[in-house]
Amino acid sequence: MTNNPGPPEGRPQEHTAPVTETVNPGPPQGRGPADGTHGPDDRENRENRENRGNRGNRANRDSKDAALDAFRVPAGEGAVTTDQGVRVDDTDNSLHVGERGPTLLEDFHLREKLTRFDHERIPERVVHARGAGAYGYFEPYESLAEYTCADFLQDPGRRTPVFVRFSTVQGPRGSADTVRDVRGFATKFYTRHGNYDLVGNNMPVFFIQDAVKFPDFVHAVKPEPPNEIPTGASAHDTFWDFCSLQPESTHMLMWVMSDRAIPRSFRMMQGFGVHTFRLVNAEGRGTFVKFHWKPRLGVCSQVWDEAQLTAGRDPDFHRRDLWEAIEAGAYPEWELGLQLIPEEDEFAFPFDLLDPTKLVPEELVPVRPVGRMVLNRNPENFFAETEQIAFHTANVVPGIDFTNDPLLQGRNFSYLDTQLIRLGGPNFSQLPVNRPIAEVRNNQRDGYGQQLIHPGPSYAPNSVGGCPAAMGGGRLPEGVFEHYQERVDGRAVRRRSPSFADHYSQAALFWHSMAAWEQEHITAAFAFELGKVGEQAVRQRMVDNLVHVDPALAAEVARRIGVAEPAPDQGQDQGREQAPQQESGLRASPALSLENLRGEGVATRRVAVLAGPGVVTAQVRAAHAQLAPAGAVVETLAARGGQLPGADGESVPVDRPLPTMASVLYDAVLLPDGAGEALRADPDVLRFVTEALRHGKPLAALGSGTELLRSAATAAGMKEHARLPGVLLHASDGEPDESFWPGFLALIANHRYPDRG
Ligand code: HDD
Repeated sequence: MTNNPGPPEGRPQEHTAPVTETVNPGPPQGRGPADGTHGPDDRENRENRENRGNRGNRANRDSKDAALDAFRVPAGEGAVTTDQGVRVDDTDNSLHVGERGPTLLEDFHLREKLTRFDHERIPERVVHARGAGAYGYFEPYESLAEYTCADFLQDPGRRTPVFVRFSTVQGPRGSADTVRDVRGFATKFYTRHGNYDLVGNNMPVFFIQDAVKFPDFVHAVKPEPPNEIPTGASAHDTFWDFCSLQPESTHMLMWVMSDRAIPRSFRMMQGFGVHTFRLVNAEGRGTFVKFHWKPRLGVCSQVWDEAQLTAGRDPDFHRRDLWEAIEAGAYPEWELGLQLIPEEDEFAFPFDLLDPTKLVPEELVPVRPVGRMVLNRNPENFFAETEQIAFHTANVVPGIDFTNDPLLQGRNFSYLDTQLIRLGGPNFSQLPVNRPIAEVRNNQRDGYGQQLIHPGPSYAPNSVGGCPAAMGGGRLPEGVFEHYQERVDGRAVRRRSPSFADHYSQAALFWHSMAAWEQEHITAAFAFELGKVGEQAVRQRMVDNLVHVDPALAAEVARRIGVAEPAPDQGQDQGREQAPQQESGLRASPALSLENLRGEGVATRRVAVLAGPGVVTAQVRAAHAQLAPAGAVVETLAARGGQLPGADGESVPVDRPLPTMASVLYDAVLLPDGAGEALRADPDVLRFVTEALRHGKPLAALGSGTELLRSAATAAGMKEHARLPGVLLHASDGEPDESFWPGFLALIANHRYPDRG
């Protein structure tokens, strides 16, 4: 009756590394491979491993990984068999009459092989279809017993296995990673008291307040029905039509138009549970809670032009980034933070805690760091694990409960329902990745794909025995879920609470919290998206809504897209039929600006060294030697692969041929001395450097490399290349002084220089 059968008899067990749930140092945080490089050998090994199936990270064993052993099959060697285990003599030729005659129906191997192939696909997720995931662990810093009896939040340092799946929302499974979109951030904790799913996003609010509007919202944002255009993008009429008629989406729109919607990496995004949830302690006392994930690497984004180019150059950019970081031992890490709000403060805020279009400003309720999550193991089979993982907001454990947020309440229905169609029936929780490590015992039976053999009866009450019993009655033992005993009283009404009616104050709060460059990016994003909208009336209505956020924003967007500028006082009366704007007393929340969310160091930042024949090889070597130990991934690029001859008779290996890469795939660029003249004549190189400049990336140049940088700056329309922020030059011949490399590292750590003009 348990969900965790032992390994089937006779199946070879390959994975015998010990399970270490509590102590698991792994490679040092934020570091690349031992020598700090990602040279060709390392890449070759990695690619081979990718091709053969991932057997890396096996040192990072935990109880979930051990439970998966029962389902692992050895890499396919030996004789090929049918699904019935019959060995097959030939899998390359079908059975036919004579060598040129018709194929015979009795060829069961052909029929089985084709049938299995024909049925390989399952429906993709209706939203969040495109994603990538990894295993890891969560460990609390301290006991949270005061607030919750959740088992995984009790013992500092006790590790709970997790699987996290990141995703985009709009696009299908094969769409590009770097589109402008919300990112999903869903975490499954395999706790000792059952699975807990925190199904969040990288933004703390949502488009709508009530789940009943979710199908409308999704129909609007998905591609237009007649032609299924655009893929992975919200820049089209139906999305903006919906939003312009649905002012409750305004706050979320501000986030989606900000750089948060074009993250540099899944590893550099915040995550939020969005809703207010409830923690419940052993005495049954409830505390409202908001969940926050904060990345150790800081929150970093691309710029819009870069994101669009990346979608073409590497549609798998985020997926690859996550995979490679974990393979290289640079395990991504997030800190879990909680905003804890006593129940008696439920009505202490100028917004409703149950309204998912509102955040609780950190200036009002600080985020308390309570633990950390590390992702340290890639899946072995994308379909079996990342595709088949099934999240559900109603998967809670003792100590965590819901609130009456109407969006959450509807989600608690939708996620189970969607898995039934997506995964083909009710037994999806028996799929290896979904199985709890906690024991499963109940009277649920049968259904498509039943994996377990249940002996005996399956009903209650029961006098013949052999059935599990519920634990109810009296004081419950530890680890038994009891619903929070909230007192509820009211009439059944289809009405929105008036406390949900202010749709603009927090949109304005977000806007006023942004740095000038962030405001410019938001303005440009609105202009881009609305510029793609054909219906003039939709564009006008949306701009008219923006007046309530900020008249200057509305006016500027109107100018850029060519609609009438709304009158500034239009913000006073329109779209506000329900309630007056509420004041929190806060005009800005600095915690919301990317300026205040930077990380430290250069771990996993990708640095391109652009080189050509005649390069000063000592500088190329120095770049690797100086930057890689700090965790940067340094790659030498040249027109051709192989060895690159230097000016000094020596040569350096080329890590990547330039035509296979692009500027957008790197965070920083170094232009060494010696090859500047030749490189300046190469349009690919010039474009590489020009793009890096335009995308605000740190650049350093030495000797003749500075001339190349000057040419690129001119091509980018930037004057005074020597004074550009984020640019480091050593114009003269000879070696730079010792401050050069630390200076470049500091520029890289700052991520981007958006004010380059
Ligand atoms: Fe949802 C998937 C996050 C509102 C219905 N949602 C899904 C995933 C994430 C979120 C991260 C992907 C999970 C995975 O990787 O498998 N969804 C959110 C957040 C929301 C939200 C943060 C608002 C706070 N979602 C929401 C509503 C509904 C849904 C209001 C329906 C009433 N979401 C779904 C779904 C999906 C889903 C249709 C599609 C695939 C799946 O569930 O497993 O049920």
